[in-house]
Amino acid sequence: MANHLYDALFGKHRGNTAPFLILPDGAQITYDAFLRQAAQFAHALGAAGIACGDRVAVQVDKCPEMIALFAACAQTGAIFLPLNTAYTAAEVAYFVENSGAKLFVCAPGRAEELADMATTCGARLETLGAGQGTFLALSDGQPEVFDTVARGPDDLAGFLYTSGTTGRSKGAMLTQDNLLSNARTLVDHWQFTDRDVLLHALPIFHTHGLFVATNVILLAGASMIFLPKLDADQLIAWMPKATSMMGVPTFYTRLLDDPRFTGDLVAHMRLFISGSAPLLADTHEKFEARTGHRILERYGMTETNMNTSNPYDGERRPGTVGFALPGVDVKVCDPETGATLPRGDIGVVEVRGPNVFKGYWKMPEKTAEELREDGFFITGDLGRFDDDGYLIIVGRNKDLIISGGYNIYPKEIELLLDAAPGVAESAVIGVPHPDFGETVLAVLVPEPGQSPDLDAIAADLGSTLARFKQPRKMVVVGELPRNTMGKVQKNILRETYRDSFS
Ligand code: MCA
Ligand code: AMP
Repeated sequence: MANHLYDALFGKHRGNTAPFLILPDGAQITYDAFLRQAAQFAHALGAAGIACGDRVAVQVDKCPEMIALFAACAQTGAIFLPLNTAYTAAEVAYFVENSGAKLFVCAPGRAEELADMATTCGARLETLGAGQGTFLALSDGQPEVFDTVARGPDDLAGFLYTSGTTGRSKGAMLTQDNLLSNARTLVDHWQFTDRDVLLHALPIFHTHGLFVATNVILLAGASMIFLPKLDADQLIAWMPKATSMMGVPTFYTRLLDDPRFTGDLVAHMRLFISGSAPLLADTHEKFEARTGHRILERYGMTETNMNTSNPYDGERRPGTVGFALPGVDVKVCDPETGATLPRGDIGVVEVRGPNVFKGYWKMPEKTAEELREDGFFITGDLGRFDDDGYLIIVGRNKDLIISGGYNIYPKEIELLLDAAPGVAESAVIGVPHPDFGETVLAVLVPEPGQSPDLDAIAADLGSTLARFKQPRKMVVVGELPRNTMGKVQKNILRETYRDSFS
């Protein structure tokens, strides 16, 4: 039966003996072998009681099996919900409960810690890892073909949770066509073919590593060198076998920090792409000076997939995110009125196209606040077009920190800090960081006569919050700067503490 996403990304590769994944030990997984396992996983989903439309939450270390589970969800019509492996049990509980996931698949090493949470949320627990796990055992001996469930372009394929300014995460509902239309555009725009070999060291629980990198490779029938994480030694060792790489800016600064990363090493490379956070013009220029390659920067969001990209053939302009992708409308608007601003003026970036999501799961008011009736999504990013029409992201109209490509919403941390013993109030800000671009700094105001125990507070945060969200520094002040309306002036705090990590 026809399945819009599965047929295009996966189904067409049946019998294809070309390598899909190249593993760190040099072993290869062909497209055909991958699809046979994915079909067994589709049967295992059925055996676990999962039907079309059910949510499958997955917090699994990066491994080929996780992509096979994504394929199995597409083939059965289940909704794939990947989760950051750094999330603590408290964080995961919210996603499983909010999404109503019927199945929660976690890493074998964390089953004991997460079992009670799954039971409380009414989700069945299975485990999965490279070559191991109860879900793998469930798939063992299942048929290697599966009758694909019919699904159309508007049917949901994935939920990705994004944090919110109120501190509550929102489940972005992505359809089959949101994913497929964007992958098609990117393959074409970035000229991926079946001769490409992508160096893949990103996590696969976010848009960048999964829906951009992996879907582009699947659609093109290309191969990926599938590395567990960013490790400069591994990247440098595998670079000669690759044609292209995608990364967040930290990938590029870490490579530049390594003297083994030379122009000779990458002379054969076709393309380097950066996104998820601003790439400093300085990094772009240093990269070109070292290698002769101009990094291609693009701009996207969880809710929209990719919106803009620098050109493949034309000038890749440092400090800009290029032009709207084909089929995507991008405008810069007045934040108050929504009116389109003249070229050059700074305003909120709004986007519309087949890439834009369907709304937030069970949050109609939030959806209405951010998704206009005419289909434009209000990104919350501030931008302007330069004289040649390149989009420049100049800042954010939302209180958001991006650390090493991970989004962190200060409100979530402030709510915890405000409740800490001896703390009257707090403000969490992002400050420049040489490795992560930005990092988290917390400013605390004590209750009168109290002096909060910062080590105890840090330890408490450590058990609730993923490591990447935890403040790298906490400072205690007498009061927070406020404007006449009583609003905390975070810009003043950012200025005061801007050199904390330089
Ligand atoms: C790990 N740590 C971090 C981060 N990552 N702290 C702050 N920010 C981070 N991003 C912490 C760990 O808990 C640990 O803490 C220490 O830093 C080192 O951990 P390690 O595992 O060695 O991590 P790393 O190798 O340093 O990781 C840095 C990284 C990684 C390579 C930048 O975070 C990464 O791969 N980021 C990519 C994120 C991504 O894919 N974003 C796309 C979102 P301790 O030192 O205490 O032990 S999708 C998106 O944004 C949109 C759609 C788009 O446009 O793409
Ligand atoms: P996420 O919610 O994880 O999808 O993150 C999306 C946000 O990342 C966007 O709203 C931007 O603020 C930021 N972002 C992504 N790509 C870029 C880029 N190339 N330059 C600046 N910011 C970016």
